[in-house]
Amino acid sequence: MAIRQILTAPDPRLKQKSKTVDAVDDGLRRLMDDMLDTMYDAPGIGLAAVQLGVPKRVVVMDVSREGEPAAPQHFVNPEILWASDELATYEEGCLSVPEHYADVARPARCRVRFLDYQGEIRELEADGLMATCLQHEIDHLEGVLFVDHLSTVKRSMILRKLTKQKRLTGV
Ligand code: GNR
Ligand code: NI
Repeated sequence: MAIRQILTAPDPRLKQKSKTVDAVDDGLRRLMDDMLDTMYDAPGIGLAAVQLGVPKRVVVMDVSREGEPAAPQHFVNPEILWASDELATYEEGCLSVPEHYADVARPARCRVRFLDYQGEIRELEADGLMATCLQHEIDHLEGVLFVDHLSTVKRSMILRKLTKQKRLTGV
């Protein structure tokens, strides 16, 4: 169990397309454990492996509410099987786009197929924050950030501020 460093935009490693995982083994489970440690420490409600610089199709998530028991979830090779025509708008943030938030409209519900922590195939239908978060994470696997859903003007402004911030802090 370890907390790892989260990459922040603009970083070319966040734009790479993550590779399909061919086996859920102890090494992959160690990566997922580290991802959850890092996500809870941040804190965030989801994390894709590529945010730690590991371009594998692996996502962890916990959308339980404060005061509820922790509910960590693992998604290996997640695929969207179906998405609703109806959209829902959430104010999104991203651990790789620190301190910037913006409304993004996405399908309100989606059905996903994935492998779980044990490598068992599963399907799940999500709505609400879970549906938004799953789509946000699956975007990461394609090298897409929530700012890519914004207008060019808004995206450029956020990326310019992040670049400036990096120059100041030297990270
Ligand atoms: O912690 C996070 N919160 C969040 C809020 C609204 C929509 C998506 C998210 S995901 C984000 C963590 C993150 O960057 N995952 O990739
Ligand atoms: Ni993110």
